[in-house]
Amino acid sequence: MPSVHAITYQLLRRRGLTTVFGNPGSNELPFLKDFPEDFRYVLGLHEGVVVGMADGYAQASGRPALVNLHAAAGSGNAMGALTNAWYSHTPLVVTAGQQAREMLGVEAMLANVDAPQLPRPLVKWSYEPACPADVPRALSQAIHIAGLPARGPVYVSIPHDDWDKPADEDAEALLSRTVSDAGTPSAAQLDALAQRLQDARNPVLVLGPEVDAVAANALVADLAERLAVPVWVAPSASRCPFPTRHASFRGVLPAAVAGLARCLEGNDLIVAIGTPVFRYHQYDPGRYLPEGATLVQLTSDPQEAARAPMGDAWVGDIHATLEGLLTRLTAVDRPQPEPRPRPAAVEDPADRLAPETVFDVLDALAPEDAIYVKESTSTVTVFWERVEMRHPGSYFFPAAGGLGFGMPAAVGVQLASPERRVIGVIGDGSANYAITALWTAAQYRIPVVFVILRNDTYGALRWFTRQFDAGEVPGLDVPGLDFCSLARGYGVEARFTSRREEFEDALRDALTADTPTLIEVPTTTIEP
Ligand code: TZD
Ligand code: CA
Repeated sequence: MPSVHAITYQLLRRRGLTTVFGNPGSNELPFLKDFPEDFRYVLGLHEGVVVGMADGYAQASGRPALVNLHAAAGSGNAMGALTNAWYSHTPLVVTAGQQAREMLGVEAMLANVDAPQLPRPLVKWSYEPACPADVPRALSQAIHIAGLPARGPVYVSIPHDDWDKPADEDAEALLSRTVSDAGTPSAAQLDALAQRLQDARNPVLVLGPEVDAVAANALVADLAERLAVPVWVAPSASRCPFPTRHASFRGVLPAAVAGLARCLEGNDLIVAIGTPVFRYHQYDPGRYLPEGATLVQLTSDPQEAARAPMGDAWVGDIHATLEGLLTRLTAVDRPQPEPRPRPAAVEDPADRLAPETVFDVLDALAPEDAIYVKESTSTVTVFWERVEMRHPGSYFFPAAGGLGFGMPAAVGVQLASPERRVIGVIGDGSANYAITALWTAAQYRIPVVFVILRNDTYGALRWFTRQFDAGEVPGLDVPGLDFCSLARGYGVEARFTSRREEFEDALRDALTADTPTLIEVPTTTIEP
């Protein structure tokens, strides 16, 4: 009878989970023992980094990624990163080593007490196998659940004395199982939806991250052109679902109830695709929709559909729904929207750059299929205005706003997409939540370009203090950081650039390097 260990590695291999993102402890060593040569272990020095890297890797590859954490302490360190994975619907199979079964009752060191409870409510499913032979079956279940719609993270706690126990006689049957989503909308449902779109006078599309996650970008562009409608990106955008220089593109909607409704005034039908309606942030009470408007939402997530306070929702495969819709729509008699004017260049002070300039340079010099992992909170609007993104999978931002995503996710995205260049655009505040991602980038020679925007403050929070009428509050500035020294300390090449030409030179060099580079740029503080 093969061991639990042997069957598990066969299962992981069959499911394509041969990269393990982890940070080990004693409980995990029996799992890592005899680590097969065709597997790869990617070490992160903090569990927030481990999960952030796996999150980027899974989102960019579109496939579940495997994480191995140390007991309760390691899982706890990963919780902030799980908030992002939960809201980005990232299929993460998070495993954590548990104490030996006999030692749990006495709460020996490293017993993860009530382990399945720990990561809730940030996982779809959480489990500790009832006996050793149940471990391979539980991992098979975990992989399938993570990958089925709506996708998301799962958690399995595994006692370390289970690995060398015999597997169940039927365990091999797990290896060839398939579990697939077979749900597509019916012809009658598609007819009704197409009619509703066709009958609207002034429809508008609002696109969310799921469009990019299922690579339906070309389908929504086709839909926009067919209907001759403006297109917005849904608020709190974590991915880029639409080409940002398309004539129909209007920008990212504000994450505020009243502000969002104002932007959609004059539209009688709001078609929200692949997004919750909506991910608001600032408190700005008002009516959800402009006068006279109705809304339809297409999503694979029943929870997103059910919790929406307005509109009608279709829960299903949005790729299949869009394909079905496109075959049913006939041309409409409406002029195509006019493109928005391009923003003008901005003047820089003597000793630092405006973020607008940094983004203009990125837009001019980065490859046309560059991938941006963005985590600088005050510069989101200008980034979307100035940087052209054309291809699926070009933009990733922390989906729950949990900082510490950007640096590790950039590493994970680059690992999953070796043929594209990944540029991490990271604030000086954000960078510190997961700075040790630099070490993994250096040791594994993952050639991410990290651009650190150093305005010495939590810029977005300065803006929020005015929203809250909070006056001066403590804890908003982060002076005295030397990112070039930090980068070198972790083994990453670094450049300091305070003028446009210097930044251009450094970026050109970084983009041709086969190792990571950090470019520290002092910047002005702007409003989000
Ligand atoms: N801690 C965590 C884990 N996530 C958060 N979102 C915050 C704290 C609060 N926070 C924000 O929501 S924005 C922000 C903080 C601290 C400032 C980020 O500063 P930055 O970017 O330098 O990265 P800007 O461009 O200066 O705003
Ligand atoms: Ca900052």
